[in-house]
Amino acid sequence: MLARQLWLNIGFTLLIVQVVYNTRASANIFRETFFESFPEDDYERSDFPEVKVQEDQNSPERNLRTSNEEPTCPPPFFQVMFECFYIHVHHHLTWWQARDFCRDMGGDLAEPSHPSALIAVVMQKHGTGPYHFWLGASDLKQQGNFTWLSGNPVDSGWRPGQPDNEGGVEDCLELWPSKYPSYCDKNCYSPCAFICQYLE
Ligand SMILES: [Ca+2]
Repeated sequence: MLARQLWLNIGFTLLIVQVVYNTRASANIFRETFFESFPEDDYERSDFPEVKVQEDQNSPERNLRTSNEEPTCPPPFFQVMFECFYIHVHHHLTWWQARDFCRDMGGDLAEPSHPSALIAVVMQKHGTGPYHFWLGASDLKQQGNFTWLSGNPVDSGWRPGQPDNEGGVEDCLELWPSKYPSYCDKNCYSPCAFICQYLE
């Protein structure tokens, strides 16, 4: 009885050894076949192309190009055609008060080089709302001769019949964005929304 049990144990042990040996042999055959099908060089090239794209994105040339495209206007100013503006609708101020407000922000009342582009942004932000906006032009230095704060003449953009100096008291320029052309003269003491321009 003991001898029979001993032989059974030996036979079972031999069976386990054979199964383990065959499994390892199969694993070796699979590994050799797999890496013959995918040589190391091809495996790297075909499975990780995104690594090379990532390297290109981090190149110094790309960083330089990206930084040049970022807006340079300090908040809350925003960029319109390479100039920086801020639209203020929360308080309606006289032309002089509005100018002081803009100067405290590091700018002055706006003199847009591309008024149609600025008007498009005003309309986008505020729709056709009731707002008129002070800009940085007046005829305070010489009646009837409207000039921008830079000294440049206001040579275009007036609404038909403007400037008309109605009542003899209209010396400041306001933008009426829902109309085109959009400039009118108005009493500088009238409370009005306004647009500032950042001065570098
Ligand atoms: Ca007028």
